Amino acid sequence: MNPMMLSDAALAARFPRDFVWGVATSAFQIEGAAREDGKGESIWDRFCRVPGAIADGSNGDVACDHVHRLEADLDLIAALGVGAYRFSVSWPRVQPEGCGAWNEAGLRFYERLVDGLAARGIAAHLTLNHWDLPQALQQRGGWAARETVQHFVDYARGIARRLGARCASIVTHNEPWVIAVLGHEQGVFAPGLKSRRTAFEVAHHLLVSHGLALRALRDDGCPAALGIVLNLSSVEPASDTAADVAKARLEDGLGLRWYCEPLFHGRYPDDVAFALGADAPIVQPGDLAAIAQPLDFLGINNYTRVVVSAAGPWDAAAQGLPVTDMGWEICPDGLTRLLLRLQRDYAPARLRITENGAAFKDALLADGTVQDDDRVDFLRRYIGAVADARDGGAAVDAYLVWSLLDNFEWSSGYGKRFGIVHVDFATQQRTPKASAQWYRRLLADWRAATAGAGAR
Ligand code: IFM
Repeated sequence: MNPMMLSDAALAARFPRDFVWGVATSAFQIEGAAREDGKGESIWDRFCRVPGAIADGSNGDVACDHVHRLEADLDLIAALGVGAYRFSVSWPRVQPEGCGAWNEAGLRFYERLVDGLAARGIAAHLTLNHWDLPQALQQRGGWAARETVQHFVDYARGIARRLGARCASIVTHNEPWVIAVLGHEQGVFAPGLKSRRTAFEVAHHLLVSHGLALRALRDDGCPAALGIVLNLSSVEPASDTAADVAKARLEDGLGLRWYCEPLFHGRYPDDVAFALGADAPIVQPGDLAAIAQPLDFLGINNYTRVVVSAAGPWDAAAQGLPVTDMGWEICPDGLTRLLLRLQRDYAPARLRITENGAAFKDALLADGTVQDDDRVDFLRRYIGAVADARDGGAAVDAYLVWSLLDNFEWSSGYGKRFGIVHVDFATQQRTPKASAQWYRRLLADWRAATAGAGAR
């Protein structure tokens, strides 16, 4: 169905009463207060200091100054009318060395956060690892070291004991592929290493730590729904030549099946392991069973589709296709295809869109507004794509916009704006964009359409 044909009210009415709508952020990208109240250094604090690592030479020292503006930011979230907020805990803020002593001031910040959400009727969705590993653990080998697995499990257990009863969900890792490949193979994200062998060891340790953490939290009786978040795209060959098809199959294997097969089926895909050869990770007895813990939900971060050509990199803009400010193709149908394929191949209990959104060159106008019509169009079409996937049988029960605020977009710095709320980084003034108003109205329409209705 073409969502452009529908009014927003009709689009909203395609979602049931118990659907979860929200917005998402992560600690390093918004918090700031990088050296306050006992917080330890993270690998991203360190990486930002590497000359040339961040496009605009910036860092996360202040970011959106969220730590100092918590109450006002919670009010902003509440004003959107969403039922869910996804945030991450900064591991070095609560456990500066990554193991051993806890930092009470850091823990209290997250208590204020979840309690502030509850007071506003918003469910807390907590991510344990959104990339800001304590630098002290990196010094001991980071995710490439097997000992980090146990440190993560201890951290996860500590956070869940303190906050789990006040959270609707907890996910272990955000986008393990990004940590492994961008951080350890391509070296463009922290910690900036360049070894494929290390990257796949890291990916394996992330998955094992995920599984062991889920086991630990369930043993503890943690009441939150438990899952993991993967960055996934529909991967498609540029043509039906054998070379393009084979390359696309391998890309899909490296990006999707390498994570979904062990998580859902307790095995790594043979064809990818074969292609990796000596770069394949060391798998200890029991690892695969540990990884394959039942997931209450699979979180999916989706922004684009991936097209693969054996001839070399494929550039959507050069093909005349619409792209965002990141150069990522706008392809809502790709999300529908992805969701239907995940449902078919892995039969997850629930699928959640834990991130979807777009960077555009937004400008604060003289009248104090930001008219980000391109983002409104993007969100409308992607939400329509989620509805299409649901109609086709995909068990999607949540959609969270990335992001609440313009923020620190990793190696791109502050130049790429993903927020539905504009941030003036000189003054820290927040201005809800047209997309924020649109999202608020969509949710009002959805509430009106589903009032009195049971879950569908
Ligand atoms: O900003 C990131 C986020 O931290 C993880 N997912 C993708 C977003 C946009 O690049």
